[in-house]
Amino acid sequence: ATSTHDTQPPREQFTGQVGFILSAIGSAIGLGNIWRFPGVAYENGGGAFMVPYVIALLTAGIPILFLDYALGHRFRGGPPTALRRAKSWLETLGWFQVMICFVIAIYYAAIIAWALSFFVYSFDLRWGDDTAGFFTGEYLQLSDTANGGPWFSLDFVPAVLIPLLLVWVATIAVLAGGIAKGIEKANVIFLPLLVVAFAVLVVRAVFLDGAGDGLNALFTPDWGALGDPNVWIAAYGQIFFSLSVAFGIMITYSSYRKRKANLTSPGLVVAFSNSGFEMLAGIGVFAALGFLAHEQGIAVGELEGITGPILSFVTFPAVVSQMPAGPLFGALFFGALAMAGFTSLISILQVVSAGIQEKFGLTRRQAVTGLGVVAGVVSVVGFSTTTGLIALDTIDNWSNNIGIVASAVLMCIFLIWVLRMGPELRYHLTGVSTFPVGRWWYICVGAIVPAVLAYMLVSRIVDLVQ
Ligand code: ILE
Repeated sequence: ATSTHDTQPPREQFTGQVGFILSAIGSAIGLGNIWRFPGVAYENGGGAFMVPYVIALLTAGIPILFLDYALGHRFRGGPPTALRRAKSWLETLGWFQVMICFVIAIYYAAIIAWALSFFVYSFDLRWGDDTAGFFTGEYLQLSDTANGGPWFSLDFVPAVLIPLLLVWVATIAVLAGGIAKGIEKANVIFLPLLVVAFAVLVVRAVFLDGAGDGLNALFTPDWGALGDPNVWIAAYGQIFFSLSVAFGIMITYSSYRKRKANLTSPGLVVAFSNSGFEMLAGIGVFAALGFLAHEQGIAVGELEGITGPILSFVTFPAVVSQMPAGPLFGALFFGALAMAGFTSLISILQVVSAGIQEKFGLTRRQAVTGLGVVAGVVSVVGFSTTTGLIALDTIDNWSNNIGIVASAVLMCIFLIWVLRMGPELRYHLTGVSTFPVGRWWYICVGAIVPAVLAYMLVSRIVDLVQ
């Protein structure tokens, strides 16, 4: 029996291949590309990082992307439904993926909200000269609380709360619109805007004084790094997060494709576009850092805050303040960050929404509204107090380095080894696609991924527990 559909209303669909590809790229390109990748590459061998990065893309990123596509398209459901249809007890793994998405969504929304605020602040360079003090002190009110100040400040409310509510309302509105009229439309509008804004940004950045020093800092290879297992771990982690694979997003999106839909070629388009954008982001960010170092008369390596939230919200504002036409540059950067994050948040939340909708037989609007309100309240409460901000790193670490990797390992072990579904899934992929999936796919999802990732997972946990 190859037919697995239940007697339910027809499943929603993307209008076609282009809409799907744009949405999948919109999901992949997110905060992970702009604020995560450049710092990760810099810290893990610079130019030499490209070697494990490309290997991780080819041996794990693309093969698991295909696995996600096969599951979603063959079993036509979000992760709990699709995995349950593969084997009833696998539903739990589907809910685990839903949970990861929920956790990511909570803090992801907050970061997009910060980007919106800083988009507005760009116009009058509101952050002044002390960008670090502005971000943690004036904007987030962190120092106050640390010094025994109130845990909830009313000054904090309009600055962070309003953009945060805006993000949630916009996300709920898009999801309530459905797959074709909501998600696909949003991506068709925002993805091209994002690409244009970012291209302008990168071109401008590479012509800044000192840009070359920044690029040298990013790309000068430290070949010794290749002997360090942590560098390889970082590469696999970056690929999964960035490509939106192994935690349900691509299972969900591919479940909305038409029955006869090419899967493999779009997968390659998505994977290479995502990595291409990531490279551009690395170039743009480091060119700008080179400029900042040049202005301060120091080496790029001596700059503080080259990664994570600090890079985007402390170091970047400093760049913006010092450069000619800074406000425009700042608005482009924070606008791009918000747009990239928004099209990803939509996909993260659709996983949760689809899970609830399918489990409880709700309508799309019921599921989306209920979820949006709950997630919005959690995120507002969490990020209107400093507790949320302090917890951010820990949550991020557990969801991204432990949760996603565990999910990838378990999917491969259960589906390929325990249930021996490799041939069936490969047959499905090949049957609908323009180019067939060869034996290499088994080698990756059956051997390389479980082996490398199981190792990665154990070493992460050991690291964290120590
Ligand atoms: N892939 C996106 C990113 O790189 C999201 C990850 C969906 C959670 O930011």
